[in-house]
Amino acid sequence: MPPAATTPTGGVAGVPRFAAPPDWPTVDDAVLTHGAAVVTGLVDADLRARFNAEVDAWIAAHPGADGPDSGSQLYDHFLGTRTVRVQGLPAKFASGGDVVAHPEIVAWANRMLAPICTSVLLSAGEMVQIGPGETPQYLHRDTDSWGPHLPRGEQPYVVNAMIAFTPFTERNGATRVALGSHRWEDPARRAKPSEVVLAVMEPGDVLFFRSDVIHGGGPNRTEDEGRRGVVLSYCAGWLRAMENSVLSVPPEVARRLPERVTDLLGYSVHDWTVARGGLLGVVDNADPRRLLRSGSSMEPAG
Ligand SMILES: O=C(O)CCC(=O)C(=O)O
Ligand SMILES: [Fe+2]
Repeated sequence: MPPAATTPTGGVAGVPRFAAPPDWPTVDDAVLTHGAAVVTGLVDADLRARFNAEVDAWIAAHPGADGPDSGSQLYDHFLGTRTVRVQGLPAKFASGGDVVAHPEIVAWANRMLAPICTSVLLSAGEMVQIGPGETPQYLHRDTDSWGPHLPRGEQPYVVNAMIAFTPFTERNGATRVALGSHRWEDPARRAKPSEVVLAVMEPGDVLFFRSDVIHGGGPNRTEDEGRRGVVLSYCAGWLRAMENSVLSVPPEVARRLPERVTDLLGYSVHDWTVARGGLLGVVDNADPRRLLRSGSSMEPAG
């Protein structure tokens, strides 16, 4: 592993960094050990340009999309009042599916979670654009979504990748990470400022991290510079995903998308028959891929 860099804010060892194409086993090791790693130059300019154009057009056509409306004041505060978030990406525009199913990112998630499942699901795929004046996001673990009973230990159950679509800087809200915090004995322990490092990135760089590591979006202290990223979260295929993707990407839309995308959305089974277990996610005890691809209605007959 290359020597860890220092952050712009101090002498703390920073997020381990690797240039694409990286030696993936070393990246995997770094994420498991430290909680996070950056791979620079991974997502190509063509996909980024397509995504930026399509998400811009989508936001422009949906004026209400620029503020949180979760139904919970506390959760809205967490989401950020000056932050634009867009989920359900594969249903909204073509590049959304290509981003959530980015081959190297999905392969990484599968390797990370392989010891505990036979396939992974997209838990969430969200564009996060932190706007000027936004305050720092509460530092958190994404695994908090599953409450206190998700086991904690060496093996992650959920993993994340944050793709930078603009520069991520100290001033515009680069993601902050408390390296090693997935190993802290007391799950309620807060990170001290000296334990937090910044994931400074250029467009196309990707921050890979375990969802049980403490992290959060930074404050945006610029006048006019949005910080745009897409955070992808993948969970073991038997765990309930955060986004309800079979509703946000309904069958009539999913049918037109490639299987590598729809499998991640839940139009697939988690198959543990190989270990004398069962199938999860079935429709009439069968693989939903069959029904989705048959072209027949998923409505009950009669
Ligand atoms: O925007 C970021 O840098 C992190 C966002 C995040 O962690 C979240 O919304 O859960
Ligand atoms: Fe998060």
